[in-house]
Amino acid sequence: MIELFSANTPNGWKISIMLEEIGYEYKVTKVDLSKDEQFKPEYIKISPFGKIPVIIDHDNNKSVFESGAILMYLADKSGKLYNEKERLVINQWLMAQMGTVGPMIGQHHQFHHYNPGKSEFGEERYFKITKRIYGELDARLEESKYLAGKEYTIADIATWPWMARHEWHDIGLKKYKNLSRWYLEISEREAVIKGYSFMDKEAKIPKL
Ligand SMILES: N[C@@H](CCC(=O)N[C@@H](CS)C(=O)NCC(=O)O)C(=O)O
Repeated sequence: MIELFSANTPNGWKISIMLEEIGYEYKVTKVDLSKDEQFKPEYIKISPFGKIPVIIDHDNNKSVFESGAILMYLADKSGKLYNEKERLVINQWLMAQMGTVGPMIGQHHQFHHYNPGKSEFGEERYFKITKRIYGELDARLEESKYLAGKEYTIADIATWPWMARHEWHDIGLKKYKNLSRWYLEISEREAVIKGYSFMDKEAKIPKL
């Protein structure tokens, strides 16, 4: 059984969606970030940087931190969504999410959504970068059905939750035809609907 330490955020949704996709039984242990539970000494033992998500695989007592590493671990364990032959491409799009899409859009959330008016520089910089990322993902999805090719993979699972916050971005997802097509198609997957609402059963995926 997998125990998922998480919160109701895009990085959290990545793993609940993955667990739903591979059909694993899992137990959620909520980490209340507003109460700094992520910095408790016993949690730091499994998450050295004090972040969610983390999993413990109770079948073998292994713990895994960092959402990209967790996705790779679960994909390897289940033999799903990480096709051996396409790994070089999948790894690139997965790492692009981990290194660019998530961290940059995360900063946009900080300046534009949570703290507007505090830093003109921060707001402008991350608005511009987020807009570029929309365009870059749209260009990729013009030539490719999914981020890493013809198949839905862990690269899509890592990236989709950031687009599910598009209402916070004020960029206008609708204007990006290919990105919208990809976003809506993934939004309809049963596992995505369940994984998105893993902590709030009433939560509905935002439309365009
Ligand atoms: N690179 C990490 C990022 C995880 C991350 O930033 N998690 C946020 C929530 S979305 C967090 O735990 N924040 C708490 C904090 O920074 O104190 C991953 O992908 O797992």
